[in-house]
Amino acid sequence: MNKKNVNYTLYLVTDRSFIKDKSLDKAVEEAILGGATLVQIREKDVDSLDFYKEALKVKGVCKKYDVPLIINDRVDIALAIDADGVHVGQSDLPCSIVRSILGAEKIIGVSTSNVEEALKAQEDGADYVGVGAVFPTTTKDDADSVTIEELSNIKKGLNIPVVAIGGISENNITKLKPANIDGVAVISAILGKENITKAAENLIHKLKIR
Ligand code: TZP
Ligand code: MG
Repeated sequence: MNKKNVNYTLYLVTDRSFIKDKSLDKAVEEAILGGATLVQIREKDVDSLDFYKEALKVKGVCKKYDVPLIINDRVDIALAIDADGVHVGQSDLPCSIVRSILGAEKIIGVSTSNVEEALKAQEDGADYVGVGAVFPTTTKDDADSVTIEELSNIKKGLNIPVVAIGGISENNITKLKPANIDGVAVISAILGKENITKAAENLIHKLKIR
């Protein structure tokens, strides 16, 4: 993985509560086949051994398709499986500390919800910022909300990639186009669908048409 070439277009973030009888690695594979370009394992309420085992399996799938794999929050898990990077929130380990642990080659993403946080993340050496929630979501109950105008301002003010997150679906994804962002991060609009591949394809299709 060369982090300069990472494609942020359709960033799949995982949440096992959305997939019923399917394994996480199978769900991730289906999303990649539909066009997901980047994957983040974000699992809350799982113990370390479970997280590690799941991450290893998902890494196998991502490697097969040459799709980078990011781990949410858990620097230890990222190191343990030699993931491509870590995504941290505003209450997680500081970006600069994660950088000193992971080194220059790994991808670090930071969740932000305004221009100040985004600029700080960039200064601290983040490779991209996640910005959200751009639409109402029930997937993360404590998500801040961010207007499309603020999203645009973040994009204009930064020179690292900007990825929108939160409540993005095939019904509203085109509303993000004016913000000229680098990608969209999605949980439920992919993993909550019966046909995961088709759901990812539909989102990609909506991003392409004007
Ligand atoms: N951060 C801000 S909103 C959100 C996260 C992790 C949840 C995104 O999930 P969904 O289902 O795509 O709204
Ligand atoms: Mg976090």
